[in-house]
Parts: sequence; C-alpha cells; structure tokens
Amino acid sequence: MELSSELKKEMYWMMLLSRRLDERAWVLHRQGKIAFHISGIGHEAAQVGAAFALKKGFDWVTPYYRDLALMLCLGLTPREFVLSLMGKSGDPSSGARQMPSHFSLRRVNAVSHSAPVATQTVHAAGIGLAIKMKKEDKVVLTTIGEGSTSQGEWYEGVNWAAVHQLPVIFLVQNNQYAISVPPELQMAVKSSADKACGLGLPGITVDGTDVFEVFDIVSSAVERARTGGGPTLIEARMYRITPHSSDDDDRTYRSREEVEENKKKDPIILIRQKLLDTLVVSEKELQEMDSNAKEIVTEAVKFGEEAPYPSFEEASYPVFVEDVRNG
Ligand SMILES: Cc1ncc(C[n+]2csc(CCOP(=O)(O)OP(=O)(O)O)c2C)c(N)n1
Ligand SMILES: [Mg+2]
Repeated sequence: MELSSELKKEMYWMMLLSRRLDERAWVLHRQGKIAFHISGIGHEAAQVGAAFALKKGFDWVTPYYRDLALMLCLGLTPREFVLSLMGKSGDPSSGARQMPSHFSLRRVNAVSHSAPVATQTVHAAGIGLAIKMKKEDKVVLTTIGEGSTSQGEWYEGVNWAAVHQLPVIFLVQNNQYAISVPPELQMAVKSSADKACGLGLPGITVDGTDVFEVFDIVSSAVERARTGGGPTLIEARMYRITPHSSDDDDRTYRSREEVEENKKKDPIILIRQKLLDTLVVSEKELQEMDSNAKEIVTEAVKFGEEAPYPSFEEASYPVFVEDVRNG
C-alpha cells in the first residue's frame, strides 16, 4: 500500500516524540526524580506501525509495558506519561498506584494490565469474544514480548481466539531478550509466529524496525479480523537498545560491541534516512521536528514536577470500581 507523505511524516513524528520522551525518562531516573523506567527505545517502528492500523478510540488495545509509542499514538499525552512516571495525581493508568508504563487509558479502550506477563493475552481473547457476541466490527490489538509467549496464559488466549475465530491481533515484539534470556532459551522455534501453526491461525514475522512494513502487515490482519476472518499472530523483530529497565545492568549478560552493532538498526535512524532519500522531508524539517519534540517533553516534565501527589482520599480509592474521574 502506497502511503501519503503526510502519513509518513505523522508516523515519524510519533516515533520521534516517543523517543525523546523515553530518553528524558532515563534522565529523570538518573536525577533521582523518578523511581523506575522501562523503555520502548528500539520498539517505536513496530508500535507506531501497529497503532496506525487501528481505528483509534473505537478498537480495543491490551498493551504491555514497552508500549509508550503505541499509547502516544492512541492519545496518551506526554503530560499524562510524566504524571505516571512521577506517581502524581491525574495519572490515567492507575491514579498513580501501579508501576509506571503499565498503561491504560479508558477514553481510548486501552485496558490496564497487571505485572505478571501475558495476562493481557487472555483479556484480549475475552474482549474479542465480547465483540463477536455483540456482533460489533471492532478488533483487539494485544502486544507482548517474545519471552512472555512461553507463559501458559499466552497459549490459552491465542488458542481461544483461534478456536472461536475472534477479531484479535496478537503482536509479539521480539527484542532478542527477556531480561537477560535470549529467545533460543525460551523457544525451540525461530520465531514466535511459528507457534501459530500449532494453534490454527496465520503467523507472520515482520521486520519490526520498518514502520511502513509493520503498518502494512497489521493493516491486513485488522481488515481480516474486522470482516470475520479471525485472529492473526504477528512477530515484529527488533533489538532492545536499552537495559531491560532502570533496575537492570545489561553489561552482565551482553557485550557493548553487540549493543553498538545493533544500534545501526535503530528504527529512528532508518526512517529518517528513508524519508530523506524519498524527499518526504528535508534536513531542516527534521531538525524542526526534533526541537518541537524536545520542547513538548520539557513542558510535560515541568507540568509533572508542579503537579500534586494524590491526596490520601484519592490514593485509597478502589481501583476496580466504576470511576470515571480519570477519563
Ligand atoms: C509471570 C511473570 N514472570 C516473570 C516476571 C518478571 N518479568 C518481567 S518482564 C520479564 C521479561 C519479559 O520478556 P519479554 O516477554 O521478552 O518482554 P521484553 O521485556 O523483552 O519486552 C520478566 C521475566 C513477570 N512480570 N511475570
Ligand atoms: Mg523480549
């Protein structure tokens, strides 16, 4: 599918904004201003490609903790992300109760996930079943890391969706590590998409550093799901450029040479080059976009720093009751 220059620029902008915000989170952590960060650096192309294939605010999403770029595309604001990083009042994910990056956003049908990995897969299958029973033409996108596809819940969720032909897209972000564990110690197949053949749904592996390719593949899967064609399993491959989280020292299990080598496939560098080569943007425009992104991030951090912590009453309010205060 040929994309307009406008759409390509929009995709790049979301990747860039996510990158600059993510980088600032690392700085805030090192400054002692936040307690924890888990990063999506290197994952932006896969997430933006997938998000642009959805009808935002109409379809459902059960995300995982690296999905900053995905969430920004859906409508999470940089301010809201900073509130969650700082545990401040107004964090839309959990009212500042859950760890940062355990994303949810009620106003765009993005559902909260819990810290045990792969629980979001069964939630997605359940939502898919509800959509089918209500005869709606919505779809569910659920994301996960490759290591977490070893979990029982993951198989149960994918199996259920395949048995009942539910409108679910299972997007695995294979970043080559589950904390310190490489994929070959998690699975005997080359790609988690190969697991699809044992469960009875299509499985596709895609270059997760190429935003346009991911958009293309996920768009086809969305179209199939929306028209009753059932679920699809997609593995997008990339490299986790940062340590697992701010609590991880990755020097203990991978060499600096390996990391530097893989940075050559940084999706931000790749898309910038592609946009320049095809004359979609100029160097000057790229620089302007970069300073805009930095400005937005700086403003969001200032907003977060000035925001209050939750009051006792707010902090002790139950999480799971009907509470529309956070949108
Ligand atoms: C059930 C469960 N086991 C272990 C953990 C600890 N844990 C958190 S993230 C993670 C690694 C997940 O790796 P992967 O699925 O590849 O995702 P990535 O972090 O690489 O994006 C582990 C083991 C957990 N949160 N839940
Ligand atoms: Mg992983």
